[in-house]
Amino acid sequence: MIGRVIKKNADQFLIDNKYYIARGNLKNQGIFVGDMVEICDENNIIEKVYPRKNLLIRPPLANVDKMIIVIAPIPKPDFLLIDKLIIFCNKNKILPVLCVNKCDILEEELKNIIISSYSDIIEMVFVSAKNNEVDTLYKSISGVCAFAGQSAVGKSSILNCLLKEDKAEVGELGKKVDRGKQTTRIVSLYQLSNSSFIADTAGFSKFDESLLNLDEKKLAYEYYEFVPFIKKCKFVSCNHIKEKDCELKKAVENGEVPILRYKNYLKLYDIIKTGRK
Ligand SMILES: Nc1nc2c(ncn2[C@@H]2O[C@H](COP(=O)(O)OP(=O)(O)OP(=O)(O)O)[C@@H](O)[C@H]2O)c(=O)[nH]1
Ligand SMILES: [Mg+2]
Ligand SMILES: [Zn+2]
Repeated sequence: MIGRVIKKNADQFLIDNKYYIARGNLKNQGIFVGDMVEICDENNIIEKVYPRKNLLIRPPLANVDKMIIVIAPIPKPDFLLIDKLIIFCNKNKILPVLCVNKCDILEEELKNIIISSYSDIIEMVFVSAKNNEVDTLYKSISGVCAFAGQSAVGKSSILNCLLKEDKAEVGELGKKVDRGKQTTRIVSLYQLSNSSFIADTAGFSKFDESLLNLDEKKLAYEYYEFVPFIKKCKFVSCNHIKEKDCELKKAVENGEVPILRYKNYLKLYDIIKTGRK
């Protein structure tokens, strides 16, 4: 029988409302929440772990299908973080969804910037946890989903709305929650429907670029909307920064490529290049 690990408790694994333990030879390889496993119902043993499509480290979560990147008007969006997360998703076979929370206080100007910069490259939903308006996100949840995004954008609040109960801890805005040393939190999945799960802990409020494992010379290709233009650049080695007659720069000037994304590209290019020195 095949099952999915929903929760891990020391050396016990919750699968389909029952706890299982791992067969001896599996103990070293590690079994994670989200893993698909072969189970034997008679002796409550996990016989085998199926190959996973990806594995997040913090929180430890396997087979993530969608990442819900949450942003809000307050705290001000960290657009570079969004871009890093989108690239991370693409590299790890995760579908990113941009979830704009706190729509109750979202101003038209910021909304337009977000839409014009991201609507062509990522699925986008607008919600307000405060007003209990999370239907668009609810519909988008499928497979194993995980939250990511800056602290205080409302990830826990949204989770509580989706679950229709207060399970996640909601922080006070502007007040740094002192959690002491990063304690390893037990991650578990909530089941929303037959085939949709959501992780109870969020990840990536900050993001270390080294996780992208990228060469700055290949970075432009990670910005999918740049690709048609960079293919037209005269020099194959064009970095699209200082070069004359760069087709990407022309596209930015003409408004065919969002300026916000191009500026992020320049920042990230520098960060990666400096990091490698
Ligand atoms: N106006 C408004 N405030 C919201 C909304 N959703 C959450 N908040 C507030 O934003 C603050 C932070 O919410 P949390 O849910 O704790 O944010 P978080 O992303 O889980 O934060 P971390 O756990 O620190 O990463 C709280 O004061 C919430 O009440 C919303 O839709 N509108
Ligand atoms: Mg939280
Ligand atoms: Zn160029």
